[in-house]
Amino acid sequence: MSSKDRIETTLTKQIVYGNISTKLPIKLANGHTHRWTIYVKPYNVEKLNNFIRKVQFKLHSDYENSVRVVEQANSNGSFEVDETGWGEFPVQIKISFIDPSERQAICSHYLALHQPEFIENDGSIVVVKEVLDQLVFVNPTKKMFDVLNDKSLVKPHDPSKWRFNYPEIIEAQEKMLEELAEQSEREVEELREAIREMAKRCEEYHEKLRETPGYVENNDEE
Ligand code: SLL
Repeated sequence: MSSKDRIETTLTKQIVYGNISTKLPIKLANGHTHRWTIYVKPYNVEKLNNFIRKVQFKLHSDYENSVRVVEQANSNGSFEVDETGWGEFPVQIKISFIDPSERQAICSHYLALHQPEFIENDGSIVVVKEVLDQLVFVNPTKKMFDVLNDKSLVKPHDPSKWRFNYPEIIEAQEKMLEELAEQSEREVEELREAIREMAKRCEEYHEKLRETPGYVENNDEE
């Protein structure tokens, strides 16, 4: 594909990926203790299949057919793999787009079976570990641009359907970053002030030295 077929812009899509896990009532004969689901889902209300062709989850090699390819999002809108197991391991998630000339996106998720725990309304415990991330399309192909840019395909994020209040989390993170930036600025200013003070003191000592009888000014570079 020539560069002419690409649109010079950067577009993003917010996605959430991660896993949930629950403890099995009894240990299975194969030693499995947990049921888990790993998923990629949209953050806003939209159909990921509009621009995603397939999602590949690379599980631990213990698993039969450890490379699982999911081509269709389920009725909840997620691409997911359900399994049982006994251990935690990193899962590579590779996302392919409807235009094969668009570079695949790769993320990594460390499957969690034990933490962090959440208590459901019925009192049962579920482990949920997920992140909000964004897919970044730099100079997307025309085909990708058209679908990524089509606002009619997207409805805004609906917090009522989510376990985590992402807008609140984002706001808290932004506030924290702002505070960190302010703190760094204060620290830099304090350091500048300390340097100015040291330079002044050096100059004062130097003055005194010059007044010392027998003092010879050393103008060597070092
Ligand atoms: C650990 N390093 O020691 C990890 C390995 C492997 C998890 C975790 C069983 C899969 C199967 C399973 O859960 N393997 O029986 O097919 O914790």
